[in-house]
Amino acid sequence: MTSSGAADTEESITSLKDEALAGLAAASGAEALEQWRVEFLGRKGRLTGVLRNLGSLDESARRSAGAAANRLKGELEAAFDERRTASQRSGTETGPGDSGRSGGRTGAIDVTLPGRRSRTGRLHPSTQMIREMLEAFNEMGFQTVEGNEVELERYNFDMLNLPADHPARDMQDTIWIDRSSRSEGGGVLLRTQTSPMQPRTMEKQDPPVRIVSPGKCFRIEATDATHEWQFHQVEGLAVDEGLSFADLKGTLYEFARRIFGAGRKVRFRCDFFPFVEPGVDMSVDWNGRWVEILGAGMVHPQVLRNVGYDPEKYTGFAFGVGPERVAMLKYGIEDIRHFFSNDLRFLSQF
Ligand code: YSA
Repeated sequence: MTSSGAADTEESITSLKDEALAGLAAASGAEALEQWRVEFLGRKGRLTGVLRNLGSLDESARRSAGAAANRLKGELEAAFDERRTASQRSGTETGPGDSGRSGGRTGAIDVTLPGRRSRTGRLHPSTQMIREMLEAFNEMGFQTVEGNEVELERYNFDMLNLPADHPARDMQDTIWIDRSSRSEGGGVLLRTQTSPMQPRTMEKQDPPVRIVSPGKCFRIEATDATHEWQFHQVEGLAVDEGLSFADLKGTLYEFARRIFGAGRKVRFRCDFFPFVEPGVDMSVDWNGRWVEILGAGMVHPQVLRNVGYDPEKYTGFAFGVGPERVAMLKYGIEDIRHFFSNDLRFLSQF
C-alpha cells in the first residue's frame, strides 16, 4: 500500500477515537454500555476491523498504524472500565432479576443526566425591609438594640402604663405562655409589640437615649390583607432634654422620605396609646387609600417615672413601625399573608 493509504488509516484511527469516546460519554445504563463495547471493542467491532486492514499496508506503515491502533484499543478499554465502574457505583446498572425497559433500577440515579442547578437563597423580604429601615434610622443617629420574643407582662404592659385592669390591654389580644405566674415580672407572654424595649433600655441607661429595636410580635388576630397574627415591628425611642413633637414629626417624615421617596403622601392622625401623650398614627397613600404603618407619640411622663427618669427634666418620643406594611406600600404587595406562607413564587421576587 502507498504512503497515502497509511495516512488514511491513521486518520480513520483518530476519527474512530473521537467517535468512540463521544459514544461512550453518551451511553447511559448497562445496556447502552454493552452495546458500545460490542460496537467498538467487540470481536467483530470497528477497532478490530481497522486492525484487520493493517495487512494491506507496507511494513513501516503497518508498524506505525498498528501501534496507533493498539494504543487506541488500550485507551478505549480503560475508558470503558472507568465508565462501567462509575455506572455500577451510582446504581444505574441493572442487577440480576431487575426488569424494566430502561435497564435501570426503579429510583436509581442516572449520573449521565445533566446536573440540577442549585438555587441560591436570599434574605426574607421582611428581613430585607427591616435592614433598610434600620439603616435609615441608624443614619439619623439611632442605635440598634434587640429584645426578647418571650417577654414578661411587666415590660410588655405594666411599665408601659397599662396596669392589669387597664381596658387598653384588650387592644392587643395576647398569646400567654404562663398567665398564672405571679413572680416579680408577672405573667410570661409572646410580646404583642416591640415597645417593651422602651422600659428595658431606659432601665439600663441614663438619657440621652436614641435606639431602634426590630423584632417579631404576636397577637391573636383574625388575619386579613393587612393583619397577621405574627408580624414584625421596629420600635424607636429618643429621650433627652428639650425633645418636642416637632422632633417626632421631623424624624418620621425623614424616615418616610428615605423609604418611599419625596413624592409619596403621608398623613398623621391623633391616636391613643397609654404609653404616650399625645399619641398619633402615620399612614401612607396607596392609590388614594390610606394605610397605617406606625403608631407614635411623646413618651408619657408616667413611663419616664417608672424607669426613674425625671419627666420635669426629660422628654421623649417613640414609635412602632410595621415593616411588612411598609414593604406592601413600597412594592405594591396586596396581601400581608404572602410574607409567612412560605411560597417561593412570592419569596423569590425579592
Ligand atoms: C405607639 C406609640 C409609641 O410610643 C411606640 C410604639 C407605638 C406602637 C404600638 N406599640 C403598637 O403596637 N401600635 S399598633 O398596634 O398600632 O401597631 C403598630 C404598627 O405595627 C401598625 O401600624 C402596623 O404597621 C403594625 N401592625 C400592628 N398589628 C399588625 C401589624 N402588622 C401586621 N399585622 C398586624 N396584626
